[in-house]
Amino acid sequence: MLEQKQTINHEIEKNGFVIVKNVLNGTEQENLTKILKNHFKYNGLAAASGLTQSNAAVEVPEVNWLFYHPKILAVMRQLLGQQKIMFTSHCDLHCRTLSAWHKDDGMKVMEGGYFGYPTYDRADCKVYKVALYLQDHDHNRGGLTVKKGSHKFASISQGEEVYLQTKAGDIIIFDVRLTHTGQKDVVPLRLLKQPNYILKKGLNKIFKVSPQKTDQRLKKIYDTLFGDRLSIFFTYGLPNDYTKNFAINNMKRQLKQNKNSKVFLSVENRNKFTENNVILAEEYFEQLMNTQ
Ligand SMILES: O=C(O)CCC(=O)C(=O)O
Ligand SMILES: [Fe+2]
Repeated sequence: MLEQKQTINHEIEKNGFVIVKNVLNGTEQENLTKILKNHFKYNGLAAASGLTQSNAAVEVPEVNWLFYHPKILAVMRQLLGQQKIMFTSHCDLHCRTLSAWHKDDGMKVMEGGYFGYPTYDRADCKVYKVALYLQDHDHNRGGLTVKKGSHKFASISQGEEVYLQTKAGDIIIFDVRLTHTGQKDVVPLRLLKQPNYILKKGLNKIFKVSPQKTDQRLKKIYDTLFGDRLSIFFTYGLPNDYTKNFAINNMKRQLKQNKNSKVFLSVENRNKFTENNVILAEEYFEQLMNTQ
């Protein structure tokens, strides 16, 4: 057991990610699926060919129980190497979105990124994100693909590409500096990549429609056949300046995206974190009060 624990710590430090299997049970997954489907019926921002909800820890209180799920907190404490961990108030929900290679350290969002400066050589910078997909992604390419060890490099072209086969209920935990992407292709089936391309070219020619329109149509057919692709991302870190800066600047991004200034967690949510001995980055959010 101890050996297993040490292995995942070594893995995340070396590769920048770990997969933890069977974290959520069927009831928990169904609950989250229902919440996200309901939420995206009337809410969410159109983004990346789907819908996104930023700042979900504040905006969608129904998902809050997930942040103090005992198994998630235990694995996070194990990976961060101490009991004292900090919740950053980052949480994004996604529905049917596509993605491209990027890092979540905000280098493309603001000068110096969320940390304020590049941290690729800093081993004490430990800000870890949970990725949770609410459907199986072991048979398609709709899950997360990462570049192994890329949390140590600024360039997004560096690192061996690895597709992470996950089942609903598994979680991936990754260093926010890791280069990664979600579903890149409208039809995320590797075997169909070549036929897909030929089919799309043919359709464009016959119907004289733009490649974009064909993509939209193909995506709609795929999503209808295989169901909405739903995912949840949220972030913890060591209680230090790296995590505080990440949290403050990432919250700026979330508020900008939502065009509002809802900065703080509900009292109920805050109390639950306190009961679970989780430190909150929002203690340092005073300066964000007048954002927007
Ligand atoms: O679409 C995905 O699966 C990845 C999303 C992602 O990387 C993000 O929210 O930062
Ligand atoms: Fe990301």
